Amino acid sequence: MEPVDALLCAARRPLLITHIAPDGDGIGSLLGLGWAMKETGRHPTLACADPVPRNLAFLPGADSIVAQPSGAEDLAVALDCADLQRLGSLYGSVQASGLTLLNIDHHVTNSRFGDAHEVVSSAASTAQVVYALLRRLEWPLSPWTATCLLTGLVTDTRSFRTPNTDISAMRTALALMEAGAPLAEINEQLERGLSLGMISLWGRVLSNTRLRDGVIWAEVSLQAQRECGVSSADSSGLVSFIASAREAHIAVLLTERVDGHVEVGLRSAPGIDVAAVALALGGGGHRQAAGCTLPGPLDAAREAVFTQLQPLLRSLTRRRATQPGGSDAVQTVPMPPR
Ligand SMILES: [Mn+2]
Repeated sequence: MEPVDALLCAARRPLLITHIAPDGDGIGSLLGLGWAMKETGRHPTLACADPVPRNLAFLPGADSIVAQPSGAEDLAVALDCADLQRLGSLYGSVQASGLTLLNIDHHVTNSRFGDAHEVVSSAASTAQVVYALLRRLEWPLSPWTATCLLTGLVTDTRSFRTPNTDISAMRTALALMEAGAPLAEINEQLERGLSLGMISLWGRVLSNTRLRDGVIWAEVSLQAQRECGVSSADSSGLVSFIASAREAHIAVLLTERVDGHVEVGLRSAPGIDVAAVALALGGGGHRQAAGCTLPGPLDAAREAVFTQLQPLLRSLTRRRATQPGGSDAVQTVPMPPR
């Protein structure tokens, strides 16, 4: 038996944790594994240092997620966390508890922290890694577990649109639907996350979007957030949206936080690796979707990001100069012989 499997099987009261500023994959993986553990007679504590976003409140069990452990746990499991900092304030709790820590993730920048890990960087979502674990352990896959896991997969593939949406991701999606996960309803719920204030904020931010050297970028100031009545801006949808500009190879969204720090979201076209850029700036993520947190103000953060992007931009310019047609896009559409 794999060390990871042995740890999960032996646990009676595990502490399951997902990352700060949680997304659908973090919460979906947390709840999915949580349900399977309950259904095998375990008593997990489901924890996240930040509140569950409103558009994920529909997930079964979302209201059971707490911000602090009970203290009676016998194993800690981090889900969808590339490094220990992503545990936020729960990092301290885990350290103080001395619990064995298990790391279940799919980020290419995962630091392999913890005492055992199940890190599958080829997986499109942590939910997919959890699904494979449940199959391997022969644990139950109830309709509510499947719903939580499919939400994770849908979130991280932007509804099966990202380049890592491979055959394995689709097979997992199919199996989760067969187990009772309602795909259309999940999409509907996820898309209903925007408030009127957020839509106004998007409007303001989008009207100030800029393009330079193939990099499209926008900035979400605290002032704009206040004026639109938005308290915490989940901007993952916004950065993906500006990344859809035909002229852009890389998209950058800078969001000012109340504590003076700046949240940086990075997206890139296929073949361009922004995970390395995020890692160099103290963050992490995936090749085409990554992020980091930098000291403010916005000007300083923007400067730091552009400085870090320079070598990548130079190599893009070179590539364009040497490629007839000048396209950076990887040709993947099969063509019949002419
Ligand atoms: Mn993920």
